[in-house]
Amino acid sequence: MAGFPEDFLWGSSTAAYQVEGAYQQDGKGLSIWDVYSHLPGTTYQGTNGDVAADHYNRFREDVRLMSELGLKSYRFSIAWARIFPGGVGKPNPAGIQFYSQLIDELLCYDIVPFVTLYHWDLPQALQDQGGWENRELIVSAFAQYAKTCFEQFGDRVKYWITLNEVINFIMLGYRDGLHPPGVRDEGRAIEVSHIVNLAHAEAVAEYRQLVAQGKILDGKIGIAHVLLPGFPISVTPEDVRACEYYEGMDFHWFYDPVLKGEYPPLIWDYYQRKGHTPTVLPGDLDLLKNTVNDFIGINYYQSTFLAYNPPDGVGSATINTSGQKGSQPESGIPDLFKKVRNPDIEYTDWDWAVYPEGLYEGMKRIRARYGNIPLVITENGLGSKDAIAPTGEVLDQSRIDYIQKHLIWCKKAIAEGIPLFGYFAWSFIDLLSWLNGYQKQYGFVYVARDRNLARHPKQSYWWYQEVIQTHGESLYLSQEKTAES
Ligand code: BGP
Repeated sequence: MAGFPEDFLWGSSTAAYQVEGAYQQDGKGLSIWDVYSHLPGTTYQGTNGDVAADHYNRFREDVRLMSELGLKSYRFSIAWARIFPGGVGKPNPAGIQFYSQLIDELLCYDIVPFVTLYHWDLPQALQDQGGWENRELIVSAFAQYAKTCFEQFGDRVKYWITLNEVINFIMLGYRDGLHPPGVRDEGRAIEVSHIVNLAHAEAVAEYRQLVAQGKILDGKIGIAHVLLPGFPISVTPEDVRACEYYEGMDFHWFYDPVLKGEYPPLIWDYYQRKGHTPTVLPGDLDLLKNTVNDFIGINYYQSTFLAYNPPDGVGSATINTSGQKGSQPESGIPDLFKKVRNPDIEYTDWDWAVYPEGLYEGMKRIRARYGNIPLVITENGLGSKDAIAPTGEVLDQSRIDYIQKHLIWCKKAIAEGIPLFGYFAWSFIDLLSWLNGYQKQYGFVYVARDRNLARHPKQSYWWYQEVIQTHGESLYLSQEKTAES
């Protein structure tokens, strides 16, 4: 089997709100998450990112740990409200300085900065004017913010992601009412999905222009989408049809406009029957069609298994935020599909189906539908309550097993010609889980919240170090060891 490409980006990710803390430091404006997480009953036990891992103040120590781990690349996001406290207007020099210093520090250790512009922390000042629902305001505000970041950092940054997981910030924020702004209205969610696509397109256009003018490095720009492939739980036509609807809604509705400049007819018709199609103005689809993405970032954690859901079947449900395995009720859309448990699959304590071949299968589906566009895994990892040994060592063998299996399927995809150029484990360091607080850990580095946020590499840190050093060869050795034992 062909190995990982020579220049493969072995990486790890974080996001500003989840890791930085310092939420009011050095002139930063409030984001929607700063405000929302302070409202009673919105997050797990009232946890928030006020302090998080205090990466803002400790980034030099964190970058040193990245370098010891051997990371080739680090994916982080910029907090819009650090650059523009009011969302638009005059940039905040301290915000620009922070990211500039972080980028310089990474480059000093030969770590490639991989930058996300928007990981859900909209400036509250923009939300107060309608946020993502105010097309006239938000499309140009995002393009302006993106342009400022390109101008300030584009002399050193070669990889850009406009938006992280469009489906989640829209559907959780506007349909399910679980993320800010806490709206429950499918029609509004679908309207926003189109506006967000336009914002992505305008930001890419700004980037292309600056590159053409020779003002910044000629790098790569794309978007990071969740990949949640669906699999029918049986081969009955009803379940297969249920899966088609699910994929249309949760996959094609978000990928098609960005990669084909159109919306999938099956789902367009469905939303039309409900009176929920978005307002598409003349020129919008041309703009989307003419936007070239250099790559697609994939955030993959799990797959979904589907069955037909009768008209009086289950609707939307609460999500497991306790880490009590089995507490996630079935959910779905009556008369279309429901998400069901596959008894042959292992589940995490948060009821996420561990299905590494789903990542491989999903990448093949992307290729089949959109052609051979370069791919990068921008997130993949295991959330768990890590055990601490009496020696103080953080034991996270289950994370090692999880990442190992997924990397092996990545290698298989590469061998079959999928242009996968990097893998970013979520997350580099323990950080805030949006609705699960600090109990759900993902990091290679443990943060002792009871001891002044001291950092400690976990088992998985040393394991990933070896994977990187051996360019993926150690994956198979450890697998053999596991198979033998
Ligand atoms: C993705 C987000 C990340 C991260 C991850 C884990 O959807 O892009 O920011 O949070 O999921 O999710 P959670 O923290 O809910 O377990």
